[in-house]
Amino acid sequence: MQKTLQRGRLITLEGIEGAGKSTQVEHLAGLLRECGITLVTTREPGGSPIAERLRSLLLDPLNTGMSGIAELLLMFAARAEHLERTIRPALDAGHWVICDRFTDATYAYQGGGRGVDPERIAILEALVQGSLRPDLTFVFDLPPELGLARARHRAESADRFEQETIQFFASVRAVYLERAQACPSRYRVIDASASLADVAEQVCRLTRCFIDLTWNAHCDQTNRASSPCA
Ligand code: Z5A
Repeated sequence: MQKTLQRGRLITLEGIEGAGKSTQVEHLAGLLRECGITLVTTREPGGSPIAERLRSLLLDPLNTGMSGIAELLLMFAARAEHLERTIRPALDAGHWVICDRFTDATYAYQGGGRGVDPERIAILEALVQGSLRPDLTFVFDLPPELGLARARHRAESADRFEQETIQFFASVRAVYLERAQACPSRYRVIDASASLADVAEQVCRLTRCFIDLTWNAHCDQTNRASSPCA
């Protein structure tokens, strides 16, 4: 039976390069579908036609020397399009959205990695998103050496971010962990250095808890019974 809430839920996956987020998106989507939840999977930067074009610009290794502020503005320009065309319509229709990276990546990469003042990021976040924030964020945590080794195993050539140093990714990782620690109700930190099966099991367990919490809160409000994942 399909379960629809008045407003969908936004789940984001975050982590450094090669942390295993993209691998887990389909696993997570399958789990939600088994629970009768309708959903959309998407990614950032990207997720809508114009945002995908901005993604190409942002990842192109030929665009060397882009300033941190220009990079920040392009990330939020892509996000504004993505929200307007893909995320908000889905949430408004009661669908859940699984997004591979979102604004936490901006705090981690442009803030931690490039040194942009987080207060500037917060101003753009408020402008572009209003009050919209993810309902649940998985942080796939692992040492940068391991993430980069995994990523380099792939055949594709390195994009503009993949060419960064271990120190850059260590700063990115530190911001993710700080944000998770500051708001444990939204974030779940996953030990992404574990095996694929173990990571999938962590995601599955934490997601089932989140679905139960969400559904119980909804039922309390509407006086209806039954969890979709029972
Ligand atoms: N960016 C930004 O700066 N600011 C922003 O606001 C936003 C983004 C939204 C997007 O690039 C870049 O944009 C990103 C940050 C920046 N750059 N970096 N770095 P992307 O989307 O192309 O790159 P990514 O998000 O980092 O994806 P990725 O490199 O593909 O990482 P991943 O999705 O976390 O990993 P994966 O593809 O699932 O796995 C990598 C490999 O490891 C793969 O061969 C898997 O089979 C393997 N793997 C996965 N899990 C395991 C486990 N558990 N054990 C062993 N092997 C595994």
